[in-house]
Amino acid sequence: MEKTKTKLEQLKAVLENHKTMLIVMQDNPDPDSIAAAVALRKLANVLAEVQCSIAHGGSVGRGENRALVKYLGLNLRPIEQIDTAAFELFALVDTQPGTGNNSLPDPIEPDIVIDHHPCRQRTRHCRFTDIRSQYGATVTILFEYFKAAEIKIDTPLATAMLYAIRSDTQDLGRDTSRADTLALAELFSLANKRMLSQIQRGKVQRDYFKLLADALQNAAVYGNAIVTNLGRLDNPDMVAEAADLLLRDDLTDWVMAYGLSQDKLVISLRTEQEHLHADDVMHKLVARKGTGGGHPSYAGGQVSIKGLSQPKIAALEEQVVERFIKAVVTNGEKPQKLIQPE
Ligand SMILES: [Mn+2]
Repeated sequence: MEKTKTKLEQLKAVLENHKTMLIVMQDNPDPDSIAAAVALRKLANVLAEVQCSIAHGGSVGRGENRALVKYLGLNLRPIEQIDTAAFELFALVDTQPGTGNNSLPDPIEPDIVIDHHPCRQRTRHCRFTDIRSQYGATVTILFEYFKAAEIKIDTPLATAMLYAIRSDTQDLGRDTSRADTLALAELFSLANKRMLSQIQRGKVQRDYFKLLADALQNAAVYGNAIVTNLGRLDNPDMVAEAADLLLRDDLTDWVMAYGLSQDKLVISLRTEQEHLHADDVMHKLVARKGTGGGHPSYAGGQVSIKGLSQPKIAALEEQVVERFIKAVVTNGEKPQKLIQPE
C-alpha cells in the first residue's frame, strides 16, 4: 500500500496541469487492456481533470471483448484515425514501448506506462512507470490506485475489472498473485454478475465457427505439444483462443497456434510447464525476426510478412514451427493429426 500511495502521488504530479491524454492499449485489445484503459481514464479525470481518449491498433475481434466494449459504451478509436498532435500526454496500459504489440507511433515516448509484463529497457526512460510483472493483470495495479485514492469504482468499471482479472489469470489459475485474489474478491461484490455472464457468452460472428473448425482440423500433435495453423484471419484474437482451447487436451502441455493477419504472422503460446517460461520460448521463436513476450504460461508474438512472397511466408512458418519443436518437445515422434479420420 505504501508503494501504491507513492506511485499515486507521482502519477498525479505527471497528470497535473494537463488537459488531454491519449491512452493506448495493446493491439487487438484483450479485457485487461480494455478495463485498464477505462480505469486509467477515470483516475486521470478524478485526480487531475484530464480528458482522455482511448485508442488501439488492430481490432476488437473476440465475441466476449466486443460484448465488454458494448456494455461499457466505449468509443474506442483506431489509432491511425487519431491526430496525436492534439494530445498533451500519452499513456500505455498492459503493454510497453517497443514490444511490437501496440501501435503508439514510434517517435512518441509515453509519459505513463502501467503494465504487468516484464519491464523493457525503453520503459525505464518514461516519466511515470509502474511495472509489476508478478501481478496477474494490469487492472490489479489500477485497483490498488483506486483504493489508495479512495475513489469509488462504479458498477460497469468493477464488472470490467473483474472480468479482466478472471480472463488474464483464467479464474486465478495461471500467473496469479495474492494482490489479484484480493482485488477479485472486492470487485466481485461491486460487479454486475448477470452482465458478466452475458459478456462471457458474447455473440460471435459466423466465421468464428469456420476458423475454429480449421484450427481443430489443422492441429498436429508432436508428442507433448500441439501446433495449429489458422491460415489467413481478420480476427487475430482467434489464434489465442484456439491455443487456449487446445491446451485442454489432457496429453498436451504446450500449444502453439499461428495465423496471418494483415501483414503479420501472429503467434500464440500456451503451456502448463510454467517453469520453462512461455515468454522465453516466444523470444526464441521470433528471434531476430519479430517481437514477442508475455508471461510464464502464455505469450504472444508477431513477425512482419510485409512484401514476402507466398513461399517465403511458408518458409518462415516452417522455421517458427521447427524452433518451437526444438524448444519444447521432449520426444522426437513424428507428428500426427489431432483429429484422426474414423
Ligand atoms: Mn494483461
